[in-house]
Amino acid sequence: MIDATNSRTIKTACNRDCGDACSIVATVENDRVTKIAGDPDHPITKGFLCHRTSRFLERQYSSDRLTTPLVRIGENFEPASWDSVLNRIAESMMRFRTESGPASIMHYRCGGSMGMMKLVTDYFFERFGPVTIKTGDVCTGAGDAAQQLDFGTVDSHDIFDLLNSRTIILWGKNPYASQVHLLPVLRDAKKNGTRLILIDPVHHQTAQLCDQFVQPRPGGDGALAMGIACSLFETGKADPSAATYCDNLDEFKSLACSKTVEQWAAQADVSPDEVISLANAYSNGPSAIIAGWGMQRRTNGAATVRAIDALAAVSGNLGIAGGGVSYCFARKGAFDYSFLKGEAVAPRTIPEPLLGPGILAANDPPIRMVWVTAANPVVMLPESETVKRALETRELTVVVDSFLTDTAQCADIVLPTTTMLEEDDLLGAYGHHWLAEMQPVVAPPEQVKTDYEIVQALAPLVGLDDEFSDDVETWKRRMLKPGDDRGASLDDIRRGPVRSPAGPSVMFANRKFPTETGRANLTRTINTTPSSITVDRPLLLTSLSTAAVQGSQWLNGAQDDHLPATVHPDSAAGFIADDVVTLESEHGQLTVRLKLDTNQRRDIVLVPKGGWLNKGRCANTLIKAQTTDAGDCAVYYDTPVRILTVV
Ligand SMILES: Nc1nc2c(c(=O)[nH]1)N[C@H]1C(S)=C(S)[C@@H](COP(=O)(O)OP(=O)(O)OC[C@H]3O[C@@H](n4cnc5c(=O)[nH]c(N)nc54)[C@H](O)[C@@H]3O)O[C@H]1N2
Ligand SMILES: Nc1nc2c(c(=O)[nH]1)N[C@H]1C(S)=C(S)[C@@H](COP(=O)(O)OP(=O)(O)OC[C@H]3O[C@@H](n4cnc5c(=O)[nH]c(N)nc54)[C@H](O)[C@@H]3O)O[C@H]1N2
Ligand SMILES: [Mo]
Repeated sequence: MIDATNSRTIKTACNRDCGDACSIVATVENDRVTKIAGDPDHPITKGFLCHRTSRFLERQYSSDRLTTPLVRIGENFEPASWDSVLNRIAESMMRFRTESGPASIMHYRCGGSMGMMKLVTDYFFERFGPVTIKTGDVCTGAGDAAQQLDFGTVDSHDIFDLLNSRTIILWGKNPYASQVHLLPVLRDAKKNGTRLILIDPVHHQTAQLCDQFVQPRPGGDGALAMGIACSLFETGKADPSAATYCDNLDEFKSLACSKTVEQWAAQADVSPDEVISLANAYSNGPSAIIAGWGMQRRTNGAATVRAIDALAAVSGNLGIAGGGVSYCFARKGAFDYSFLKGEAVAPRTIPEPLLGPGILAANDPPIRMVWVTAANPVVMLPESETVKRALETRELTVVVDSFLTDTAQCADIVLPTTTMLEEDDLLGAYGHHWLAEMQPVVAPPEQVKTDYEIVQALAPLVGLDDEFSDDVETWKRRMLKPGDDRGASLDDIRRGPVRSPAGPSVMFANRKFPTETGRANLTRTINTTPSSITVDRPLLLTSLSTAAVQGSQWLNGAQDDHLPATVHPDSAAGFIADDVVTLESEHGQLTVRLKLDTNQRRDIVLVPKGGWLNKGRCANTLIKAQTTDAGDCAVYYDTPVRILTVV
């Protein structure tokens, strides 16, 4: 649409790491984006954008954006031409491959963009190598592994199926920060009379939306789920037909009944009455659990999700409208990306949370080169200092980003890339089932390339002449092929919002599970490890998403003060609000500004995730690199710390 003032609107979509994958209407005047808004015609976006993305233009037009390739000369970076950097990269890649084998090169990508075209970048390195890649997932790995074991797949009920629930349990989730487009659905459900319950060790805004707020100890959810199951069995409210679709039912029942409700409640640090009221609400008609991601970023994260899955199974809430344990939506379910083989062909993998120590320890061959794209691992992965050292000590580290992040600062070569308003891509969502197309709303600065354009330019220099000559449109059509006769082709998506035909309305509707036996696989063990806090370090560091920022992508000026750290006043005896103090773990120290909140538990300290290392705000300097019990997720929230006076 173009009007007399030369203003036009273009639709695209948000590729940021978030469940919502919003449809965006951008206003462009004289080749400049002047406004972005949520698409009013999209059933999920509903005409509004979140706090952080509604301010995206500040990032788009930030003077800090990278506009030319940079090469390290000693301590500094100098601008360089694409030709010179690509030739140097190509020469190194060929040499490392010949001398040490392709495993000596590592490609690492994380959540900078959810776009499907990023898989084609992965594919480039697979075709060149295959090279060393990560395994697992710091974001959702433990829960994914748990649901894969329990149900044989990971996907969710349609988001609007929540309107069929009598009770919705938000089990560790803060949609006000992490997924605001879930809120209208929750509000509609509430208007229908659905009971909303939040189970979260942290008090946050979502507690106000809910009818009930239960605040267990961090990591106490497994015990809590067992307590609820125990109550259901004791009161005869468990599903009498569960044996027809569950394996290990007897073992699970014995486990749940091996302690009393009071004992499970004590382990979870809630009252027995709370367990009983949760059991009553959960068995009162169809009940949905929305499982958040926080609880599985713990030592026993997979065991926790498995306990919740089993509870849902024995309660009779699986396979029915209004039920389910919705954890992640299979965002790639509509696409054919079988060209990428990933771990199946990789010569070596490093568990993502162990990236820093893993690169340093890799031997036979050592890792000589790392290519980082759509990721800021120095800030976002545990043991920031180790990640930094690992990247700084390679023979060649290449980082592709739009900003000079802590990670980019470790590079030998930094390649400037497009923002989401300049991207051409496809999206699925991990918080609902709709698909979207991204298209460039404006052209990028002259020297800025998409990840795909970068590998396209590199391909002929490393002998992959033909493989990456296809344009983005061809890749889009290829990946959407399965939708061609199911109303989900590229042309369909261009006409308006399309729901993935692969997305179920109700999961396991016939109570058939894609497991080996076709039945739900109930857990037979529960790991109720006590909290890792000690007398010396009595607070668990809890570094969470905040509404104002996506990951580590802060706006200018947002990191000028010390990192805020919120505790219950009783946990900060001798200090007052706004004191500047030190948080100390076994692994490091961080200077923070104290905030006091009587609604918080006395055993946690809350900080925003994503603070930059070079601003002294990075929580991951305090956190040891370790993996969860399954799925190679990162143990982000099990680090005990104490508050010290700054010396
Ligand atoms: N504004 C904003 N939105 C984001 C992001 C962002 O950085 N900023 N990040 C995106 C990303 S990467 C992701 S993965 C998603 C999800 O990002 P997450 O931050 O994982 O989102 P939630 O699942 O809403 O929140 C996690 C919740 O788990 C709770 N929790 C922590 N430990 C436990 C526990 O032991 N038990 C229980 N019951 N709860 C616990 C926390 O208190 C928190 O409320 O959000 C995305 N959305
Ligand atoms: N302490 C602590 N740490 C955490 C978490 C936590 O809760 N606590 N959460 C974890 C979670 S859930 C996740 S998912 C990870 C996220 O970790 P990351 O994905 O590494 O985090 P982001 O800050 O989103 O960094 C992405 C980078 O990609 C860049 N980028 C954006 N778009 C593109 C693109 O198209 N191409 C390229 N090349 N770059 C692009 C951005 O500028 C940004 O610098 O962090 C984890 N880290
Ligand atoms: Mo994430």
